[in-house]
Amino acid sequence: RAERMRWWREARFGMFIHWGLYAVPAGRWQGKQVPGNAEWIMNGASIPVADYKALAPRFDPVGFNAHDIVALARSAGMKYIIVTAKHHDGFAMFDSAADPFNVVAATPFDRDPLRELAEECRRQGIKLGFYYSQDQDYTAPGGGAYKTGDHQPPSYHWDKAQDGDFATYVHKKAIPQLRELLTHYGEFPAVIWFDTPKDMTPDLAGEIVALLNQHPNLIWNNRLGGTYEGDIRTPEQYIPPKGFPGEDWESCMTINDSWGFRADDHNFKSTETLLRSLIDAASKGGNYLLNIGPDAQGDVPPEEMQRLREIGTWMSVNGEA
Ligand code: FUL
Repeated sequence: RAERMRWWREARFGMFIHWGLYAVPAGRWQGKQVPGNAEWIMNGASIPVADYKALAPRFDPVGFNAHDIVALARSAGMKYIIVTAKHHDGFAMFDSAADPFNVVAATPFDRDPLRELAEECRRQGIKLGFYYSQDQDYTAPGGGAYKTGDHQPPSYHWDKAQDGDFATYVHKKAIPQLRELLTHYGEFPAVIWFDTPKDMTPDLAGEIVALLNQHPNLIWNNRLGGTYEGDIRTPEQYIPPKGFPGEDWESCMTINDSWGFRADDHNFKSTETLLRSLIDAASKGGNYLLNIGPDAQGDVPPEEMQRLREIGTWMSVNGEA
């Protein structure tokens, strides 16, 4: 394990990328601001499955440039990138034969951003990992959902199209897509970043672990569920005051408030605040995973770009090469 974790422990600083279909509504639905994280909008506004899927033909992020994003991360001193392969909305940001609701099959964009990022990370010498929402999936029958608003237990679904059995969802979508992610991108992913387990059982999680175990160098986080602890603890939006001595941990944080792009979220932290968090995490033995949320054109918001550039300037004076 120490061998497998070596690069990650030395890395200290990574880039999180929350990017998906939710960048199209950007926090607004039917003329109203929907409070909360932009990537949760389908849940927050109880958007019917068919209406949400109708966003895909409008997603054509031609501004996306993997080379520039990887170069931005590198120049900020980041040693790895974790990108959302599929968030809770169920939309795959990669070419997937397992489910047609994906960026290649369902949009005019017709490119696989994960493939482009993998190629650039290899070329520019940093690691790439994939975030995958293995439990919550608002568009696949049987997918998990957490409660917001008046959704009823136990499923918290809001549309008949979501009806179905969770185990079937895991077998038909989550596991096949994880297999694609684990085998189609060359030396990557270095990390799988799971999230929000709710319905996950030890048995279903065990099936996923059997798949992960076929990739002995793979690192995965503590959010798979079903009693598995994974390799890394993942405090969210804070730095644990004393770290977690003896454990591997990574604080993930946003630059403004939302993970996914929200057009009305201008609450950007200062570069100084971001640097202090990085130093705070590093001094306590943890990693700092700092998020960017590209917009529906695939462009990184200028305020985020500016801060990462300023961190890069600080790094060139104070960091190691
Ligand atoms: C959370 C998710 O629900 C958020 O949308 C985001 O991905 C964050 C990193 O993890 O629990």
